[in-house]
Amino acid sequence: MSDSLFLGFDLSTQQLKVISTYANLKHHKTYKVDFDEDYSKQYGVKKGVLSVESEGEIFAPVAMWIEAVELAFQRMKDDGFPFEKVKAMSGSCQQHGSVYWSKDAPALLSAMNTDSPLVDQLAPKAFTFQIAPNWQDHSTAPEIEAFEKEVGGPQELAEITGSRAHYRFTGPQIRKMATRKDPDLYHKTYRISLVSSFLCSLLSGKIQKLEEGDACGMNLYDINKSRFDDDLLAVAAGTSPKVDGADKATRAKGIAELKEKLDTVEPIGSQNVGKISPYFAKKYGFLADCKVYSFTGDNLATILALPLANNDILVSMGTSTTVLLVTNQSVPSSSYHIMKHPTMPSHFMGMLCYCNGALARENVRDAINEKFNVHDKSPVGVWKKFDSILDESSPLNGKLELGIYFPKGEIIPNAKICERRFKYHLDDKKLVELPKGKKWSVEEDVASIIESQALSCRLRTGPMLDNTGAAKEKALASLHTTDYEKIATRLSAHDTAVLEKLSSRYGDIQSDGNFHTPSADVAKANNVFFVGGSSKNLSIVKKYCEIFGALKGNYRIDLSDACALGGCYKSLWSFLVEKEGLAKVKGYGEWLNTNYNWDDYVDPVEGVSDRWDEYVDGVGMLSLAEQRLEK
Ligand code: XUL
Repeated sequence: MSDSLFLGFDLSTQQLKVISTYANLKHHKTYKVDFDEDYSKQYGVKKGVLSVESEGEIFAPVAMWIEAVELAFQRMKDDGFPFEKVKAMSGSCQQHGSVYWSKDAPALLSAMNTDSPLVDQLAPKAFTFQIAPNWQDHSTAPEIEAFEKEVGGPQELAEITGSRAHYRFTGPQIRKMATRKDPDLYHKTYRISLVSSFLCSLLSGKIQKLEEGDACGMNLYDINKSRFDDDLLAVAAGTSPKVDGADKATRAKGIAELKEKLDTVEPIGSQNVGKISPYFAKKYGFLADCKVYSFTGDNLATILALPLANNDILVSMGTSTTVLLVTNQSVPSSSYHIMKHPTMPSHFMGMLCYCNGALARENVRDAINEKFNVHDKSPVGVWKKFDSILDESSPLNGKLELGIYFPKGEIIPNAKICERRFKYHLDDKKLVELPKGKKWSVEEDVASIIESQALSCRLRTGPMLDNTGAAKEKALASLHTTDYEKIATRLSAHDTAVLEKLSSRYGDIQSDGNFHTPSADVAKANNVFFVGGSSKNLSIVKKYCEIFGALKGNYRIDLSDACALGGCYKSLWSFLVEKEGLAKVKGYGEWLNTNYNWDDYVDPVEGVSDRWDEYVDGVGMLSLAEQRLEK
């Protein structure tokens, strides 16, 4: 096995990346095709996509992706890549996008021959629609309304599918194709793939089923019953009695037709879905028995690239903030996403996608630099003053102050652009807002911007974490949340005191319209990992650590290749499990934890003070303040 290689693909919006690793998980090679660099002339793409701005449509040409796969392999061949050493492959793709295969596709895929380029053999004949909607598309406003109407609202849809309706989710996109875009082409469609199953199909030369984790990004899949939901299929097909006024027979026909097109899903596991297609074996030199394992969505693949176990959190601090966490309990909310974990059966990935992140932090930083005449624009220098103020700040500025800074409209919580500042008055137990337009000193904004961003993550991850039983209490959710005597008997004296303080000062804690069960607000993650641009700033990261109070550790991590690496690791683990059995190899989490090259990627955050308790008021204040924001 020592020179065996495992391939991971990452088909994202702007590029296709292929990474190879050895069986010890060490990196071997990376190859890239950049869609703008390589195809902007031919396909007219900008940042990898085409758009019709007036309609809010954003999509990618499927033919370009096929060409990109060939180009990546050609670059590998030119580099002398040892294709014959590749034992297995898997990969990661942008989520939610859909590819529409024609009835000719199976024959065309199995007959691919090396005499002519792949793209000429498949496009346009193998597809009905020649484009795949992209996750940035926002053309489906009527469709998302239809999905939520069908089941009674956003929270109800989240309870079934793990998410409320979103423009980009595949179900609404399919409904648009079937009812508005081109019903005829929809009916002619033989199969619908997600981008992940499309790429997997292309490489294995046969149409593959949808991978179960990625299928949770469709607003169609019942995450608890592990099957497509008939009522939602009827909406996607445009044949819902409630939404479309269809009769029973039409509903049944619409559901049956879409079920055919989607097929059943490929369940979470380590089973291979086939071998590399003879086309690629012959043209590039893969061995015929090189195994293909199901591909998944990019966010799901990201958690595969890290030794993230149950109750671990990953915070991605970029232009926007994304939080991913692993949990063994599904606690759905209309403000975030729950998807099935792609390799750990009975585990889930929670995903919070905030709009605001770096820009809000930079606005405060710029105001500070202006006030103190700082002109150093270097990456470190530009943050120096901000960091020194943050390092010396007291929690909530030592006077129960908290601001909310949304220079962009926010999804979590659902709120318009705003800047609001609040102070909690202990004497009369009231949260009082500074009059509109009135500010406290910009130095006070420094701690407040970082604290309110981190507290928002703490407030919303609590209900999904399980080490205090928070998620299990969902079963007890019918009890009123202040009914502490019944629920809180299991909690430590310390946690009970915390909850009593929260309750007496702030009432019932809630986020996004959902009341928390008591343990949610005393839950802590085991490990927290930080990635993305702002994770380079140690002062900001440390403040997040103080607020999260992780039980085991805090780490900064280099994740630039995570999606593709997730594919490499998944293919390696699956290959080993098929060869040696699960009992020997162990489940994905345990296997990765044992074999992960911590030193290559991970930098522990040292010297974090434990200030979790000092931020209990922050949780209460944020819960109250958010209820006052304009939607
Ligand atoms: C997640 C989402 C994006 C894409 C990016 O819901 O839409 O993260 O997966 O490729």
